[in-house]
Amino acid sequence: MNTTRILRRGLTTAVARPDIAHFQSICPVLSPSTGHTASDLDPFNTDWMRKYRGQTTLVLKPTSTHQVSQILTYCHARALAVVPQGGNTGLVGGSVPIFDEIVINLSALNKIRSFDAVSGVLTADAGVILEVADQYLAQQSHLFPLDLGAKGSCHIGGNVATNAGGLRLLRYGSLHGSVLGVEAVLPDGTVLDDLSTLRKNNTGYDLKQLFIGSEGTLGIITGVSILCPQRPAATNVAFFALDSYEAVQRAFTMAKTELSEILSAFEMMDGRSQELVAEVTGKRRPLEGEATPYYVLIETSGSNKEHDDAKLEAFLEHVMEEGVVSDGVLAQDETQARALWGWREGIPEVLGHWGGVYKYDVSIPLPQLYDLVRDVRARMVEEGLLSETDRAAAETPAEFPVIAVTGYGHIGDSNLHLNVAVRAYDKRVEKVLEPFVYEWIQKVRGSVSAEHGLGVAKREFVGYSRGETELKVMKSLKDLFDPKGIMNPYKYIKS
Ligand code: FAD
Ligand code: 2HG
Ligand code: ZN
Repeated sequence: MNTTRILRRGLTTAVARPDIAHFQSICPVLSPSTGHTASDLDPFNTDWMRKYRGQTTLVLKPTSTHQVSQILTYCHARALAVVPQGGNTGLVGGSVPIFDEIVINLSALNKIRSFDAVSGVLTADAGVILEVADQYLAQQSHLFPLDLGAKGSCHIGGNVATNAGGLRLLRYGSLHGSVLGVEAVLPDGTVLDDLSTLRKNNTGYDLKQLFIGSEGTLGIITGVSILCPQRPAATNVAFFALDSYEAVQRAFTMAKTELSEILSAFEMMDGRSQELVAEVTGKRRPLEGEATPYYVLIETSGSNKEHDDAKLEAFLEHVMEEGVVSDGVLAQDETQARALWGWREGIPEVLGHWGGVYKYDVSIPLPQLYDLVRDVRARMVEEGLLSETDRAAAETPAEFPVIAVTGYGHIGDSNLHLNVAVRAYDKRVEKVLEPFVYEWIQKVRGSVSAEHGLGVAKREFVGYSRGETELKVMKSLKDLFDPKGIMNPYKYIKS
C-alpha cells in the first residue's frame, strides 16, 4: 500500500549526522552511517504481511529503560519522530515507519525481572518474547495468560501495547484485567513507574490502562507486571466438523454449559480456510470424511485429567447424539494436540501464500458473525473478482484476483477474522471491500478492530465504531502525553 499518497510527512525533524553520533553514545545503532546496508534495515522497515514499508535509515536498540529515556529525552528536544517496535508481528502496519521515523526496537530489553510463585506475578522487560516468557513460567508450573500464533516472535511489551486478545481470552480474560503494572517512558523521556504488582489499588486514575492498547502513541512500554495463572495439569483438544453456522453456535452454548470451568478455547474455522491449509501445507486433514462448511477446535484445561476426560467424553457423546456435530476427533497426546492447533493457528500464514491478504479483525454479535463472510463472498462473485465455483486455489483462473474469502476466529469472544486472500493487493478488490465492510459492522454495532488495533490500516475507519466525543477525548489525551506528536505519528487516530 502506498501510504505516502494519502499521508503527508508531518512537522517532525529529519535525522542528521550529529543525531546519529549522539545516539551511538547511548545504545547500539543500525544506520548506513554506521556501515549498515539497506537490507540490514529492511526487516525493521517491513511489516509481517509485507504490506507496509517505511524508509527509516536509523534503528536504535536500547538495552535498558534508562537508555530508552535518554533516547526520548533527545528526540523530544529535537522533535524527532519515533516508532516503538516489538517483534514486528502486528497486522495493522503500526510497527513500521510511514516515512523516515526512527525505529526504537525493544528486542535487546529482554530480561525476566522477577517471578513470585505464591502470587503468580511475573515482572519482565517489554522485549521478552511471549514464548520465552511462557517457557520460563512453565518451569514454575505457571502459564502466561495470553497465547497467539505469533508467540515465537512477538514481545510481551508489544502484546500489551496492542492489547492482544489471542486464543484463550475466553478463559483468562483481557490484558486489561491481567496486567497489574506498566513501566513506560513518556515522550519527553520521563519514566512513569506504574509497575505495581498489586491486584487491588484504588488510588486515583489507573494510568497503566492507558498504555494497554495505545500502540506506541503515548510512550514506550519498558516493563510489564502480569498476573499468571497456575499451569493446568490436564489439557485436552478436540476438533469437530459441523454442517451449519447455527450448529457452531449451538456447540458453543453446549460447551459453555457442559464443559463450563474447564473450557479454555473455542475457535471456529470455515471449510474454505481448512481446504487452503490442506492445499498449502500438504498435510492430511484431521477428519477423513466429507469436507464440511465449518470446523471447531475446543480446548479444555483443568487440574484433574480423569475429571476433564470424563466431562469431555460426555460432551462429545452429547453433541454427536444431538447431531450438532457431524464428526470429531480427540487428540490422544500432546503431539496430536499441537497438530490440531496447527489447523487453526496456521491459517494466517497460509492465506498469505498467494501474494496478499485483506484482513478484517472485527467484533460482531454472534448470531450475525458469519453473515459478513457470506455477504463479502457474494459481492466478490457478483463483481467478477472471485470464481463462482469453489475450486483448489492453484486452479483459480488468472482473471480472478481473489483466491478465497474466508472466515475464522475466536467464537468465544465474538471475534471474526475475515480474510480475503488475493494474488496481489488490488484496487478493484479494495473498492468492493471498503467502506462496505465498515458500514456493515456499524449497522450491527460491532467493532472495526476486535484485537489487532488501529495502526495505519484502521486509522481512517475508527469513526465507524467510536463516536465524536470519544474521539475528541482520545485526541486530548494524545496531545497531553505527546504535544510534539513524535510518538508513532500517522497512526491510531487522526490528530
Ligand atoms: P509490534 O508488531 O512490533 O508492534 C505492534 C504495535 O505496538 C505498534 O504500534 C508498535 O509501535 C507498538 N509497540 C510494540 N512494542 C511496544 C512497546 N514496548 N511500547 C510501546 N509500543 C509498542 N493479535 C491478537 O490480538 N490475537 C491473535 O490471536 C493474534 N495472532 C496473530 C498471529 C500471527 C501469525 C500474527 C503475525 C499476528 C497475530 N496477532 C494477534 C497480531 C498481534 O497484534 C501481535 O502478534 C502482537 O501482539 C504484537 O506484538 P509485537 O511485539 O510483534 O508488536
Ligand atoms: C488469529 O487469531 C490472529 O489467528 C490473526 O488474530 C488473524 O490474520 C488474521 O487475520
Ligand atoms: Zn485473532
